[in-house]
Order: sequence, then C-alpha cells, then structure tokens
Amino acid sequence: MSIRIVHTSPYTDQKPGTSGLRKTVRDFQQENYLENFVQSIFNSLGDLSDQTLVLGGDGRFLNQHAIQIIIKMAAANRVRRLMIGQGGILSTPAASCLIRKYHADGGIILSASHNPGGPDHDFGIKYNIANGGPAPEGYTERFYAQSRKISEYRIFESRDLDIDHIGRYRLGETMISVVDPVDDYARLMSFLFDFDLIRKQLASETITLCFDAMHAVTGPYGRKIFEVQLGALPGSVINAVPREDFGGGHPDPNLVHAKALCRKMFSTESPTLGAASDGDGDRNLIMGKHIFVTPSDSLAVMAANAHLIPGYKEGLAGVARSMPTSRALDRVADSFGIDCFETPTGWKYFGNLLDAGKISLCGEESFGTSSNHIREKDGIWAILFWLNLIAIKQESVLQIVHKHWRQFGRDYYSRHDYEGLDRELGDRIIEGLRSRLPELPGKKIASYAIQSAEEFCYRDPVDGSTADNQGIIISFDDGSRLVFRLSGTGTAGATLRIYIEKFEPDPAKHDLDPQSVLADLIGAAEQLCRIRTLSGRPAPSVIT
Ligand code: G16
Repeated sequence: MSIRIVHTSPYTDQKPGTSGLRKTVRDFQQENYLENFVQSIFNSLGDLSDQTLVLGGDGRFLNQHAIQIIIKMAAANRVRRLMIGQGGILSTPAASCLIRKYHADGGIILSASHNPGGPDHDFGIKYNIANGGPAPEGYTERFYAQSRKISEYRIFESRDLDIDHIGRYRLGETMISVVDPVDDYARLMSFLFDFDLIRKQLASETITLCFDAMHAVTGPYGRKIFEVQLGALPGSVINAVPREDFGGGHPDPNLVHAKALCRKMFSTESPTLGAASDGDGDRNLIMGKHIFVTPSDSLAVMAANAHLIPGYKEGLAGVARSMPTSRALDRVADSFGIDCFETPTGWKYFGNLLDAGKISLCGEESFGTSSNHIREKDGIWAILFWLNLIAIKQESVLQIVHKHWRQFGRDYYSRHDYEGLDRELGDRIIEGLRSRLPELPGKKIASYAIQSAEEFCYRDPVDGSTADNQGIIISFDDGSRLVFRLSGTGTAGATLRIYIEKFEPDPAKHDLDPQSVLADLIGAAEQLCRIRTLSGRPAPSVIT
C-alpha cells in the first residue's frame, strides 16, 4: 500500500452555496471533480495528523463511491482518526451530534439534502466545523480558493474498506472507527424529551403517528426511535428503507412532495401527528389531523412552549429565525422578553449565536428547526418535540396551533418558488428590484402602501462578520411583507423565491385559506418583479 500523488487541473465552479458544494451527479463524475474538492478541503485545514474527522452521508447515489475515495484520501493526507457511520450513513444532525460528542475537529457530510438523487440528479459535499455546524464563509471561501489553484491530490492505493461492519480499522497512519449511525443521536434525544411519557401515550394509542421517511436517511432513525424505543405501532414509519434514488421521489418534506402523508392527514383515518423529513434528515414537516403547520408557525409554537419540555425547562436564552421566516417567532420572543435575532438564509448563520449562548432555539421557513443540542437543523428532534408537546398538553395539533394564534395572532404565510429559470433572468429580476429600491417607499401597489424597501445585510453580533445582498424586503404600512431572493441550493439555472406574509390579529379571521388571504400581496409581488410575464410561466413551480 502506498500513497499516490495525482496531477490534476482546477475546476472553476467549486464555490460552495447556501449549504456546501451541491451539483449534479454528472458534475461530480467528471474526472477528479470530487477528489479536487476534497483535497481543497484538506489543504485548507492545516496539519491533519492530529485531527479527528467524522464522515458519512445520506446514502444517495454516489455516496458509497465517494466515501471510499474520501477514506483513501484522508489516509493519504494523514488524518489521525476518522469516524464513519456504518454503511457510510449519517444523517446531517447525527453527524453534528458525533462531532460534538467526540470532540472531533470537523466532519465531511455527503448530501444534496432535499434535492432528488440518482444518476440524473444531485449530489453534494459539505464540511462541518468543530462546533458541529456548517462551515462559515471564511472556511468555504478558503476551500474555493484552494480549488481554483489545485494541481495535485493525494490518495492511498488500497482496496475498499469494509464499512458495513462496526469496528476499528487502520489505513496507513489513520485510525478508522465505523460506528452505529443512530445510537449516539438516539441517546441525545432521550435526554431532551420525556420518552416515558411519550411511550405511555403511544402504547395506549392516545397518540398515533405517521412518519414519512421518504426513502431517505431517517428511515433507520425513525424505526429505532419511534417504533423500537417509543413503541409506536409497527408501520408508523412509512417509506422507511433508504434508497439511492429515494425511490424515485423528491425527498423534500413539503405539501407537494410528501403527497401520501398529506392525503392521509386530510382523510378520516389521520393519526394524531403526521411528519416527514428530507434526504439528509435535517428538515421537518409537521401536520395534524386536517392541518399543515407552516415551519414559521411550528417554530413559534415551539418557542412558546419550550419550557414545558424537559431539555428546555430552564427557558430559552433567546431565539433566531432566518430573515424570510415569518415574524410569528418575534411575537413570542416579545411576550417572553427575550431576544429574537434575524439572520440570512443558511443554517451556518445560527452557529455563532448558539455558541455564544445568545439563543437556544432557531429555525427557518424552509422546514428547518433546531436548538442548541447540536449545530444543525434536526428533523427527528422537531418531531419528538411535537410528540412531547402533544403528550403534555393532551391536545391535538389543530388545538395547539389555534390556541397559539388566539394568543399571538396569525401570520398568514406562503412561499412561491419559480424553479429552473434561466440564470440570467433570475439575476435580471433581482437587479431590477435592487435598482428601484430608492424610489419604492411611499408608492402604492394595489391597496398596499410601501413603507420601506431594502436589501437585507447582516452583521453577526458575535464576531462582526458581514453578509450583504441577502434578499430584498418590501414592507407595507399594514405590516405585511414581501421578500425576494434567489435560492443558493439549486443545481439547474436559478430559482426565484417569493415569500409573502400578512399578520392577522383577529381570531375571527384565523381560519381562512392562506392563498386567498394573500392574493392581493401575491398580485403586488407580480407587479413588482413581473416574473410571470418575463418567464412566461402562469404559476410558481412550488407553493408552500
Ligand atoms: C439549506 C440551508 C438552509 C436554507 C435552505 C434553503 O438547507 O441549510 O439554511 O434555508 O438550504 O436555501 P435556499 O433558499 O438558498 O435554496 P438544506 O436542507 O438544503 O441543507
């Protein structure tokens, strides 16, 4: 066995986006494409001979192949220790949990999250730092800079390692432990939530659950935690077997892609709680009998009730949400007298606030919620939170949400996505809005008067770092708001996201259809950006 040095040429497009380097499988199959990026990460991390790294992925197509390459490259780069999830599998939250628990220096996670998988779809690679969270921009900029000048990579010449069995191995100077992907994570969950109480209510069928794992990574986590440890009825976890192509589905837990679950939750046989998670297990969808809880509302309900849950009984230090997430959370924070921070889209922006103890709960409209227990968003955790809450309150999801609205008011909310647009058109729309920002305040659109028009720029309150151009916000004088931004996770063309929200304090108006309530604002959005006219598309590709 020896180390081979392979000469290579840089690719120019290895700039990480909202969450790591996310590209099509075909991109990753180009000669040395994966190897270049992995070596660029290693080159940026300094001396690896005293570093421990965690490695795993969501099991999508290319996962197995990439894991073996990364193992050999880690050994050739003299990484001291590698912890790998058995079978190359780790959900994103479980990877974050392992990094923190074993004081690793970081981790490489293979996933394109909620994007579809298979030879014709997407793959991705992201790096998480020692706090267990996504690499901040300082790191990703260094990876990118390295990728622009890379001329060689190092790889160990050896057979593939058996990662299907738990055990310890050695490759060159690198110690390798293959670990159970679920155990440590499940243990952490049992400290945060009242497993005894949930178990009793699941056993007596006071609470029933349907968790759709969407043939993605959370199948084994869901089976073990919900069915084995908590005793949910067998079959409570559906689509539980992870597949390389997610069974041909799109592992994005929303109303469009989690269709089977939605049908069930609006039928007469719906369980108490319906939930789903995404490709790598960090997103969550929460539903009750005849109700979909928007991620923004779910976050606000969690914040309002966290003190009831064992892991949070001391109360919350503060909370945070990404800028386009509705302001339902702010109202809860106000009433509790705690800080509510507004960050750019991207989980990495919560890391400093969590590390500094300024917040203990955070979330995003894009179906992500989590707390200070790890540094990633966490799908199974969010579902356990709701299970625990229902068990304590002995109320349905619908009752919990309706009571919340009565107390705090309802933020009607929707996101309209126009996917796969021409990149140039996406840029032109944002550029057009940006250039009109100074002239918009004071103008009237439909019945709405614009109060302010600005581009969101963030200054991290902990380290003072800044992030500019994070989305365009148009605020109206009745408190309604439109946000426009381009996705940073798509792999084809551009995706324009339009976020629409309107506050309704009157309980008599809390039971209306969000699309109807927001219709005028949706019209105003079209007048402002003219996406339908310019793209020739009569409607968004996805509405959530
Ligand atoms: C990633 C990020 C999230 C972000 C989401 C959507 O999620 O981790 O913080 O909200 O992308 O980003 P965009 O609107 O730029 O597409 P995931 O689950 O894809 O890793």
